[in-house]
Amino acid sequence: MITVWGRRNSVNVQKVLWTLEELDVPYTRENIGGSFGGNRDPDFLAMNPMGLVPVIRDGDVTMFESNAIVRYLTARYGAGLLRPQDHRGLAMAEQWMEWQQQAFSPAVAAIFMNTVRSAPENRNAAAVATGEKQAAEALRIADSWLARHDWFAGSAFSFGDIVMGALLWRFMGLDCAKPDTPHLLEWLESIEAREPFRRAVTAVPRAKNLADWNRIEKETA
Ligand SMILES: N[C@@H](CCC(=O)N[C@@H](CS)C(=O)NCC(=O)O)C(=O)O
Repeated sequence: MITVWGRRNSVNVQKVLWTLEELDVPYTRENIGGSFGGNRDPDFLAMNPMGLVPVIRDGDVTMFESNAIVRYLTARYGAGLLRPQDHRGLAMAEQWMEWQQQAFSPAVAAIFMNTVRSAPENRNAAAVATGEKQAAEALRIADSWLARHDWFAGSAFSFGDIVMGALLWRFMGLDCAKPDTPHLLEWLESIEAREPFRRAVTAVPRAKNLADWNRIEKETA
């Protein structure tokens, strides 16, 4: 049985849980990180010296880094389901996964950490404005791709949609400027209709502020 270490309100943990739900692979989960702590304990640091979640153990494999975990799980359990078997589909899923981490994720993090995750007096408005600009540029690029393709890998749902879906859903709940991206929103609607996505992602409501965040973290533990 696979073990996942990580709190449910972490978007990086959610990518992993959603992948496992899509693949119907059994797992257990331990609350680590945030108000649960434990991520600086020696046992945890032995699994991930970064002290971050998620971490998984699958038999003789213990690993960290959410996108690498998603790749591993789909390589091991998801051929033909989440992992494209044609070389072009796989190339596109990989490309968009990398892009999610490099181009979109830092923008969302800047906005999120300076809105939901900080008290009003500690917020950095300039960081939010830069994040909004970067997110808009990134999402227009994704929208243009989805104007021509049903999914990030092209013609079928894949791990590329998983890493983007979890983060875009979080971004759409933030109190910030959003670009006009009709194709991306249509794609997100089809993501939201997926039962595994609901179990792993939308089951944890989006928080508007720090108090909300702390309450939801406990309620959805
Ligand atoms: N690049 C890493 C980032 C992991 C990361 O930043 N995890 C955050 C939660 S999203 C964390 O562990 N924060 C500390 C905590 O939860 O206490 C990944 O994708 O797994």
